[in-house]
Amino acid sequence: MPKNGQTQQFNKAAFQAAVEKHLTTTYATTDETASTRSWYLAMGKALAEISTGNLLATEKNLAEQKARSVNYLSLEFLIGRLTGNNLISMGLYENVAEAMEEMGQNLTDLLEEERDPALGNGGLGRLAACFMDSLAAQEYPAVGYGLHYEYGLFRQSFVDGRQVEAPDAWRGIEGYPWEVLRPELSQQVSLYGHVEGYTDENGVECRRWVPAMSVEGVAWDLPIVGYDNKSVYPLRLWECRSNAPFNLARFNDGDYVGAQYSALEAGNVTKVLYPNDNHDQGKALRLMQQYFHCACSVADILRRHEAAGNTIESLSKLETIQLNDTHPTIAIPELMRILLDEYKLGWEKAWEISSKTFAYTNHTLLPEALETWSEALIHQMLPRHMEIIFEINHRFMKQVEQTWPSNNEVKRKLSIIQEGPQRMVRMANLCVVSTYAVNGVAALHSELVKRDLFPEFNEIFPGRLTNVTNGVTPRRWIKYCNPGLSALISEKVGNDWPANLEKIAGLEKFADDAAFQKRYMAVKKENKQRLADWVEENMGIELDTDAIFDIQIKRLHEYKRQHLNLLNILALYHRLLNDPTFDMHPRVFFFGAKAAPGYALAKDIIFAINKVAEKVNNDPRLGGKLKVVFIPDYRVSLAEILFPAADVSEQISTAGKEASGTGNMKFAMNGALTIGTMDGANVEMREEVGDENIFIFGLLVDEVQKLKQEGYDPYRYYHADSLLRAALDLLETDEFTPGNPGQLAAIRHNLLEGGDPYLVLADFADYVKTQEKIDAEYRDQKTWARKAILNTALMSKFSSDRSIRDYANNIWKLEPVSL
Ligand code: Z57
Repeated sequence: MPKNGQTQQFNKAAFQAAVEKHLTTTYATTDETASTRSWYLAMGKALAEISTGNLLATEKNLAEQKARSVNYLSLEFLIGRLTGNNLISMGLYENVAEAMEEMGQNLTDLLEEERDPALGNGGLGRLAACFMDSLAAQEYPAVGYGLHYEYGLFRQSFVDGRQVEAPDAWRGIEGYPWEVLRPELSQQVSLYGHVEGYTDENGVECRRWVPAMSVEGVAWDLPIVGYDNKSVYPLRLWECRSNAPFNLARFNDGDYVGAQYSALEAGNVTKVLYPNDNHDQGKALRLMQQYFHCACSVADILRRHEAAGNTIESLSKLETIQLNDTHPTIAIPELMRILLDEYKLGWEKAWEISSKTFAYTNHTLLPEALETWSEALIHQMLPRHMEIIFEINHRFMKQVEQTWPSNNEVKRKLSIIQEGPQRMVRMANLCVVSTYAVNGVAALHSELVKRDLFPEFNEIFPGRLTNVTNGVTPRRWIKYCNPGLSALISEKVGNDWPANLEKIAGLEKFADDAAFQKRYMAVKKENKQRLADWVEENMGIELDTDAIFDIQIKRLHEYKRQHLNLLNILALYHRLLNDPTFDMHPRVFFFGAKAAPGYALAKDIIFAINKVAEKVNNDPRLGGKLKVVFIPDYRVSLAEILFPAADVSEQISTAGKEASGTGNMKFAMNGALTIGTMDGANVEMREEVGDENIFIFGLLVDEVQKLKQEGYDPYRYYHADSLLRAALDLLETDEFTPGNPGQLAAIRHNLLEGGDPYLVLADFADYVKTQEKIDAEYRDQKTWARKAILNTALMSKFSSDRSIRDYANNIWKLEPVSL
């Protein structure tokens, strides 16, 4: 197989003819009149023809080989724009640029026409996208299963500093050029109704679900193109068509009433992505989305399995199903239902197959993010599934009784059913009981899963709880988004590093090479200029690229502590104006973050940062030393400009709260130095780069737990630290909201009267001190360059290729199959 080159045969004339054909036949325009958008769409369609051919060839080969596959089930895939990335994976970037140039079109301009498919909220969805890329790059047989939301994550704008949400019609009016409808893969999904017992032809007592209605699931495939190989895997997204197939007979017999209907009244099941990150809202329509996703996906897995000529008994040998968080947990009782009620396998056999098929990834310890569903809701929407969940729990409780006889406390703790005024189903407990592997997403997080979240589960299922540290794809997050750095890396270590990131360690020996340092920093400067140009053009703010570019981009959440960053900015503002001896290197603080629409404090923090930015950016007394830029509508395509332009990466969550983080890895690869707590994957990044090349501050997990136990008093810090006091008190004034004092006071109130649940005040002093250290070290550009180069060089562990190999070797037992 040709490596590092064009992996697809490319016939320029044929390609141009295909673009022409789509221009005229698909989009009804001509090469004389077509808009840039139509050109982009026609080019996309012509490319999708190539990838669809390879997708079908890959499917056929894997079925013939009876290859073991992983099925990655996720409610979110935050894939970002596909065209540029797929061109790189296909090795066609240059060819297509030339072909389009000959047709009078500039490829860079065409690529800018693509909207981000924002089919995810943040880290969890983006991880799923990196994982699909790494599965394909390494040819581990895989299918990604998700939902074809009509509207992705809302678009964000600011009106007088406040977040305003608008719907995200990511497919436009024309549809997305890369998606291909698979009409032959449609599924019917049942809902509501009741369960009845009956005696079958052999005299065996059986149960069956008599649903009240059904909806149709339609499959759309997006191609996941393997980097530098021919394999293309499907990301299969289910769209719900719920208008037609109401079962009128059931509708009329009164089986199906008011409350049942209400979830669907909200519109089609797959109308919109729920915009919460790390928070469970417990809405009936969301449960319906989850079940719809699982029912379609499990049915499709069984269809593929049987179409390849395999028996149901061999399911767990040939297929494994990875649950991305608890969101697709209902797939477990769904598979059990099919094995029990349709295949009539009997409980023991069905359980053996099912529990050897599923594995589960935990992405959070935050209590508010751990999903529970009311028994009543599940019973109403999915009555047979509720029965099966009870049976799973009943058998598990017997096992608990054997391990801890007559111990009601441990039973109450481990039970899948949480007793109370209304009984709730704990989805995480259901997962741990019903899967063969449970993993956390960074070493620290996985230890805390064992120690704090599931200690007894770790005893009763020894070896089941494990770790796979997250990673990110070096194709999108270095090669595609940072061409300057990529050229430099290739020059020093050869050009096969995007598929073999271990190779970038070869940069280490150039860390002290003055000429290399200069070129490395020149690339950084160009990337900072690219970002500064974007900010100037889109926000009208002028920036100096000699300033330190300090960036915090991630969902807005108290535990991520954007308000700690804000307090330091307020402290700098205060000192610049009040302390004549104080000096600082010019710095631009960038933020990018969406707040869940119902998360009031998160929205208050956005408002406060915007108001502070407005004042600070226009205050001549600051001498241009301090700038604050809140990038609106942060998304993957803006991340691609932001990561390469960073000098400083903000990873400042309260220790123990950020399961891993993945932006931290993208920054470091692109040569930003991290200021971070001992949380999530920061801990492992420090191990890789060494303590001198990362700025660690703040309380450790055990110190956080101890402080909380002893009774944490935020006022103690407020009274003891005059700089902190000055910063907090600024929030009470009208300094940033002239004529309207108190508009920013909610944050101060939360931190003082509200008890400061994430220990912002406790970590403030160390954070400020560490920022001062960064300020001092940046002034020595040689030392800074050395550290930045070492960050790039020592990040190979955090390639998602390594993560996927860990899953394949330690959990899935999966082998690559090349096409
Ligand atoms: C989400 O983005 C994450 C966890 C969740 O439970 C939900 Br819901 C959404 C994130 C974690 O917060 C990050 O720390 C982690 O890096 C990411 O998932 C991928 O594992």
